[in-house]
Amino acid sequence: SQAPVKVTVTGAAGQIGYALLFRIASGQLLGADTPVALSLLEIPQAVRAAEGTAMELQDCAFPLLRSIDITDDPRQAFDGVNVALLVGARPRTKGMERGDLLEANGGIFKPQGEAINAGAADDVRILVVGNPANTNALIAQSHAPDVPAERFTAMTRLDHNRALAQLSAKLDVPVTAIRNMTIWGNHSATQYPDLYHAQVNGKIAADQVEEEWLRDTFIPTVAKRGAAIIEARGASSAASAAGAAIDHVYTWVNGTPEGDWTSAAVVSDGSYGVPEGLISSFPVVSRNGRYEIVQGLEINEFSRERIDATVRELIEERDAVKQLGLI
Ligand code: NAX
Repeated sequence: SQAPVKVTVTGAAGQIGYALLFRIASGQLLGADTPVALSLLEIPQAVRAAEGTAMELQDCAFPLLRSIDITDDPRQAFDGVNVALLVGARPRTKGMERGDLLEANGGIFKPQGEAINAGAADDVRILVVGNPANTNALIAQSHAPDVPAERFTAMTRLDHNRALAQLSAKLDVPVTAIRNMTIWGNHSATQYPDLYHAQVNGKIAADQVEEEWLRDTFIPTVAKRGAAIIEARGASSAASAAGAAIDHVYTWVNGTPEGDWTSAAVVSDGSYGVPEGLISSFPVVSRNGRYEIVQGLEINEFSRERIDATVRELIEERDAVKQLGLI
């Protein structure tokens, strides 16, 4: 029978981990024919909790789940990894400056990048979910010189899905009527959800909504949805984030439908004026198991300003981690 695909999840004992692992083990990440070997990476204090989650995974008797390994050692966790989901990160706590946050996360994503470089399988795909996701991905990538840079991605699929849902509700159409949605830039409040290329039933979305709604309601609602969830739920997005991580990897492996694209933060090749090497969200298609940036889109003045603003933030984050010696 087929050899299992090794999927490593960091932060496995956290809330996204809990929403994610059961879906992976049930076959929703890689399909119903692909057996999975799970590897759970946690910090020492949370290994016991990860063991508890592993007991529950075992109790589900998933036909595709071949093994579960639990460790606090990145080298072990990433040895032979095919799909790495980097979820665990250091959250911002009270009084923490951005520099402190970036430094704390550098202490996580540098060794993880090194461990991926040392042990990952040739076909490894990496998705960074832990915030600040784009810059954490950049840190890990810069410490994995033997892994093609394009294998490092960060998640903006949740933002993409949120944008689909908001537009679907506004126009009272099913999400399946919407194509070519794009999130540009950073997974942060500066992100730019673009309705000038999105289509609803084959017509440009921006032409079907009021300009004021697009600018003053749609963009801020999508960009600040994470905060709204915390406010309502008393905890940050977990199941929706796990769902988006599943979508991101599933699309990467299986491709985008003809005529549609999705959003992912990938290493820039300089497209759309985004400096080469930055990990920024773009419209992407997935073909032959690779994410490629959609080329040749016309960018209007409104979009140009928004894209420039979110990319500027990414440049600042990159410069900050460079100064800290993290890349
Ligand atoms: P939790 O705090 O519930 O879980 C995080 C887990 O990571 C903890 O169990 C912790 O022990 C573990 N961890 C910390 N350092 C680690 C290390 N060095 N190695 C392995 N594990 C480590 O957070 P959760 O709600 O699961 O969120 C995880 C991350 O996703 C956060 O950084 C969060 O900000 C980010 N998010 C990103 C989203 C995106 O769209 N890109 C959306 C959802 C979410 O906010």
